[in-house]
Amino acid sequence: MRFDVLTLFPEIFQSYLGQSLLKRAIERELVDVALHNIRDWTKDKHHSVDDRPFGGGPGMVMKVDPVVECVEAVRGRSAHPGHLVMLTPQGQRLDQPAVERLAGHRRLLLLCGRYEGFDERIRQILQPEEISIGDYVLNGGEVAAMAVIDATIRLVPGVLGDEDSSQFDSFSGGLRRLEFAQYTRPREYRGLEVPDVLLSGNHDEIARWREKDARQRTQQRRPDLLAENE
Ligand code: JDQ
Repeated sequence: MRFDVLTLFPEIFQSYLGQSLLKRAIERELVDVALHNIRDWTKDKHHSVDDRPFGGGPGMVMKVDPVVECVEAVRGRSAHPGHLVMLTPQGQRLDQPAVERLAGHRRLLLLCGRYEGFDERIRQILQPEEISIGDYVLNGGEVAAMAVIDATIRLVPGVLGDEDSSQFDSFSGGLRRLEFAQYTRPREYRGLEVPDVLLSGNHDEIARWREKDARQRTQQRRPDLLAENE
């Protein structure tokens, strides 16, 4: 799966892309991430990417021409145009079904803005899919784009180890619940012990305990998820 990230701050992605899971996936050619600086498509001598809003008001707006020309140039370099996603607070909420849908594309272009948002004509011309990662205001689309990449690559076959398969994720395949509690060594820490059943070796009993624990935790913390399970 190929990602093209269009941003004014490509350096924000460097340490994220260097993490081992992603580095291995990139080395094995399961994932490819290309960074493009929108500022490289400015033509004026000051390389302006933002300007004051018509009608007045605080803040600045992303200019239409560098963004449109950046998207068109990046698309034009490959035979497959890819699916254009714009990260905005106005977009459709990123949930696991949305991640599964995005993972169905061979190529995603992730358009990251800054300032107070995009000149509306960017939407009119490019007709991107708009995605929000939640109802809070970030300073730009970069952190949201990383969330899209991070969630999507889990679904690319081979990126996770076999045993770690994402098909068991508690939000995958329409299954909506929280994970059961997990423990590892030591068996006792500051007086807190691992539940005996997990040390029993009885796999039927362990499976029943985990099922019950997952249900209880979901009921207590996210009853809204159970309501959606009809
Ligand atoms: C941009 C901003 C005031 C936007 C500029 C570009 N889920 C989510 N939250 N925030 C974003 C996405 C996001 C995405 C792109 C962005 C925020 N901003 C800041 C400031 C009004 C609107």
